[in-house]
Formats: sequence, C-alpha cells, structure tokens
Amino acid sequence: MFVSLLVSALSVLCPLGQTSLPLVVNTWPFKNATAAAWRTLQSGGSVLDAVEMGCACCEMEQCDGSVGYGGSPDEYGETTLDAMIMNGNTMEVGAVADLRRIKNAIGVARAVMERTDHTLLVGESASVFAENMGFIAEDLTTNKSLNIFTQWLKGNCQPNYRKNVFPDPSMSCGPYKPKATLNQRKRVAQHANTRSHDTIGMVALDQNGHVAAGTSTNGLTHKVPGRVGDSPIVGAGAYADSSAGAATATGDGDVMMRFLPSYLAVELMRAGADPSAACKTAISRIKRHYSDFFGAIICANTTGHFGAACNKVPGFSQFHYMVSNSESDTPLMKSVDCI
Ligand code: SD4
Repeated sequence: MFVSLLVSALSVLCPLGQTSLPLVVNTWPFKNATAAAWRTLQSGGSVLDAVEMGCACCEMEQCDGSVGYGGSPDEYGETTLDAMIMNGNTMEVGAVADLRRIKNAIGVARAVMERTDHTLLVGESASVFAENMGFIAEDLTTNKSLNIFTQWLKGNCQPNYRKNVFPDPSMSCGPYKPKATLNQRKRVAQHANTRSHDTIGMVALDQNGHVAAGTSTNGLTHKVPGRVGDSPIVGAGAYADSSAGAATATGDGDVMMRFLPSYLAVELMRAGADPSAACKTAISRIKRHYSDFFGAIICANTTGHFGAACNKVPGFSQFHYMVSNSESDTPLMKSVDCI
C-alpha cells in the first residue's frame, strides 16, 4: 500500500520519469502513416515492421506528393526514390538511393538490410536488386509529375541546382559545361515552397525498449539526376540506437546531410539531453552555417519522451508532426514553433 502510494506520488511529482511506450512519431501530419505503424505494433509487429508499414503507407498514398511515385521529377522528368530503415538493437541499416521504377522504396531498403551484408544500394543496380527480390518494376511517372516537369521546361528550367556552369543556369536549360571561374551562386530559395519536400521520417519504440527509425522520399523537385538527399544517409535522415533513442530529419537534405543531425540528436539524448533540447541543438548546429535552411527534426528517447524542432524561415514558422502512444487511440498532431 505504502509502496504504491509512493509510486503514484512520484509519478505526479516527477512526470519525466513516466514512460509512454510503445510510441510512434513521424514527420509532418501524415496521419494514416502513423495509424498504420501503430496498428502494426498493436497487432504484434516489431518496430521495424511498424516503420516499414508506416512509410509504405505514405509511399502508396504519395503523401504530399513528396513521398513515393509521381513526385519530385528530376531534370529528366523521372521520379527516383530514397529510403532507409535502421534497427536500433543491432545497428543494422538498409538503404536505397536514386531507386528507379520501384514504388516500395522502404521495402527495398529493408531487403537490403535483411538480404545483403550491405548498407546502401543506389541507382539502376538498386532497382535490379529490387526486381530480383520480387519487387514489381513500374513507371513512377504520373500525369502530375509529367505536368510539373513540362511546366519546368516551359519556364526555362527554373529553378535548377546548377552553379559555375555555362550557359547561365539562372536563365537557361542545359546541357551545361563547367565555367573556368568559380563564383558563388546564391542557393535556390528552397523555402520558397516548403511544400515541395515533405519526406516521411518515422521512429518507433516498443515496450521492451527496441527502437527503429526509417525514411522514405522522392527527394527534391528538379534535382540533378543522380542527386541523393539526406534521407537514406545513416545519421542524417534518421538514426536509431536502442540504448539512447531515435531521430529523423526532414528538409533541405543537401545542407542537412552535412551535419548528421539525427546522429547528433541521438548522441545528445544519450548524454542526458531531453528530446526537445536535443532536436533544438541539432537544428542550431546547422543554422550556424546556413541560417535560412529549411528543415526540421523529431527525436524520441528510450523512455518514450519525444520532441521536435525546426528552423524558422519565411513561410515556415511551425512544424507539425504526428504521435501515437498509449495515451490516445488515434494519432495526435503535435506542433512546435521553429527557432
Ligand atoms: C531530401 N530531405 O531529399 C529530403 C527531402 C525532405 O522534407 O525531407 N523533405 O532532401
């Protein structure tokens, strides 16, 4: 009696000690993805199953046009996919980048993890691997992505991500050749249209403290063919370690991958930072060098506490993300003010 009174008094006085596991957290208000992951956990699936199902749900739904087929056509008009999954118990990772013709990128990432000794497969060879593993090859182009591409061509291929080339990339389409002199070209204002990139990044934790993380995206619209973002890069797009927690990032991957924000956040949580503080520090680290980068990160520690942070830029002052835990039957949208 005395002990149980003491325990309940402590949980009121010290809510940080409470756990709320299992837990699913994902970037952006992709509610069906959260629900799919949560259902997977509830029906006895592992955290890896949950992350895979959650991300696959977004791939099928083409969440915001930024995940899965039919989005972010590159300079050739082709949609290519990046994805990763990480097992925080074993530190195994499977990832694919620049994946062509296969819709279920997170599934292929998991196959890389479970059916090879490798971590990351890229491009055409990743697609051949996927086909051999039984994934169906399909055209990822849709009327929508074709239209985005056609409009871009009509608009003189603007914006594009070339610099130090001729003809002048701010006024022309390629083919480009290198210019003899290197000049700074102001980075294309990525945050002019923050909706143009909304990767799903998801972390899942079970009751036993097993942590997993994953991502899936079609990257960046009008990217240079072959471009790979942060999402399939370990420690950049996501990171999971069952002895510390998990994190996953979204935003301007070309910048963010230089700072391994997901790894940093997990290491900060390992050192005792609470998830919100860890996320803020990861964002601040990037901000120091790229004050106007577009990006956000979500973090969860092993006790089921979670947090998020984002960089404030014009048109993006709040970041929304989804959470499912035992406190609610349905996924809840959370918001954080950007710093
Ligand atoms: C990328 N980070 O390829 C991805 C895109 C993204 O929110 O996260 N959008 O750069």
